[in-house]
Amino acid sequence: MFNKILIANRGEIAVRIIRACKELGIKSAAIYSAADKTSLHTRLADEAYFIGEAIASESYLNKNKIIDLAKKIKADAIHPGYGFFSENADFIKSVEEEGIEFIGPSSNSVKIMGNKTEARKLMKHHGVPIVPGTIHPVISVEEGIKSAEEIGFPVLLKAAEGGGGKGMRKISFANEFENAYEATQREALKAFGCGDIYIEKFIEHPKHIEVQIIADKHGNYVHLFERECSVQRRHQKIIEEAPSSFVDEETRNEITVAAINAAKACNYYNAGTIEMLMDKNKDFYFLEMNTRLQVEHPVTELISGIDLVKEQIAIAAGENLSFSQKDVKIHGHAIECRIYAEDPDNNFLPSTGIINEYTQPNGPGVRIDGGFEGGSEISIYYDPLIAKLVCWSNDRIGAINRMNRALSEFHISGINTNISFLQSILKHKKFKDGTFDINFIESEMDSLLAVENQKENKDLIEAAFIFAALVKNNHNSNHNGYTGSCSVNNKWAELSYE
Ligand code: MV4
Repeated sequence: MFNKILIANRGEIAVRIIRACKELGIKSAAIYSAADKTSLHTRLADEAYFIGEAIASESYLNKNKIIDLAKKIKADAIHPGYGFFSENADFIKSVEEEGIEFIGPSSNSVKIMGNKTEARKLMKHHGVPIVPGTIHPVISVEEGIKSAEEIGFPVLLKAAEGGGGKGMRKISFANEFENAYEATQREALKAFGCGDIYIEKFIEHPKHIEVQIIADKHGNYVHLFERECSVQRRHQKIIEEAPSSFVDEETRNEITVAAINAAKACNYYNAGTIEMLMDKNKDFYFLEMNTRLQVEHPVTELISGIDLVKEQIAIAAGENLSFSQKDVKIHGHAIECRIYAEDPDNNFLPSTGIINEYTQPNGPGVRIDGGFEGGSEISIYYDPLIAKLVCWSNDRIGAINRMNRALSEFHISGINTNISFLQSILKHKKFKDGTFDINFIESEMDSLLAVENQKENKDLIEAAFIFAALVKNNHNSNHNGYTGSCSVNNKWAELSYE
């Protein structure tokens, strides 16, 4: 087993990995930028090294500094977390060449899956259903129109090196093709350094279902069921859950077999996720593979009992998987809410500044993966994810009730968060009955925001009365002011009395 792991990340995921290292008795080495000198991950790690300025290119995305440091401090392995270098084949190759273990897949797997036309070709040859469309880049407008007509409009143009929603364009009629093709090509070249684009049939109102897989370096492959991540806004996931309420036992058998085949097709090892679109008939199509640990991995951990980060570390160290497919069963239901520093009432503008009060929920079935605390600064430099609130219960409704309860206990002041917005999603009929698809947030935005604002004013007035009574009861003669927070109708209000 490893002696020391360098964690090439920050925030909640760095903290998550440090915790796994501690439980495994492995030394953890954090890196931190100028913006993270006093951050939780910097303080929790056994060792912490300053790596550069706040801007990521100088610190968390500085390949040479990170690899040189790993050698200098004699780290046996590097865990990349998600984002930053996690899916960068060039970084992984350099780590491999230095004789350091990368806690993730091989650079080859990452490279193959990074190219979407290559990935689609590979999936097709291994019997994994792909969205109808081309498996080669389109070479001319004429050929493209011909393909699109065969596939049937509407179609999507996608960048071969894109992913995560970047570089996509919808085309509904042949006469839109030429302009869209040239624009998509131009953007792809600019964004990914490769102008290759391909065509897929546009799937109407799908759900986003993904399958967690995990494999060791000895050819053992296990899936850990599916997650549903349809509640998203502009490709940023907001709520994820496992299992999906839409997936029945038969569909689950099919989609997990497909996912294992996808992983085997690229000789995958370590943890990975196969992203699928599922239409209203429960037909599913491979979209892309995420060759990393994902933000939403905790919901899978809670329903499977498997610690994905510990397994990742063991796999990288060359161990066999500690369980087989027959050992894993779905146990209950888990939901994750992403707590973002942002302002839903102001077009979800990221909210920066210092966190003042920070009180986390607790109690039965509640897990928080966080990286911040009172006094932490949320800066413009990085992702505005503050914490992930994950609730488990025996069934979906129990998990929703528990999430409502836990959100009502969460109190963050000093910056804006999306907590109220999450509360309105959880109360929405479509969320509760499971009939939402990837368009849910966008199409229900007005009602989600309105419910919020109406209630907020009433609650504030009520909070003021409760607060006034509290102050009155606690009043002592030498105290001429009082600032505090109180919770009314599951909402926190901050008040002061002079
Ligand atoms: C699609 C699609 C509909 N039809 N492909 C967006 C992210 C990238 N991974 C692929 N994406 C999509 N591809 C076809 N053929 C709709 C989306 C899509 C989406 C997919 C998953 C989760 C959220 C999404 C939001 C908008 C569009």
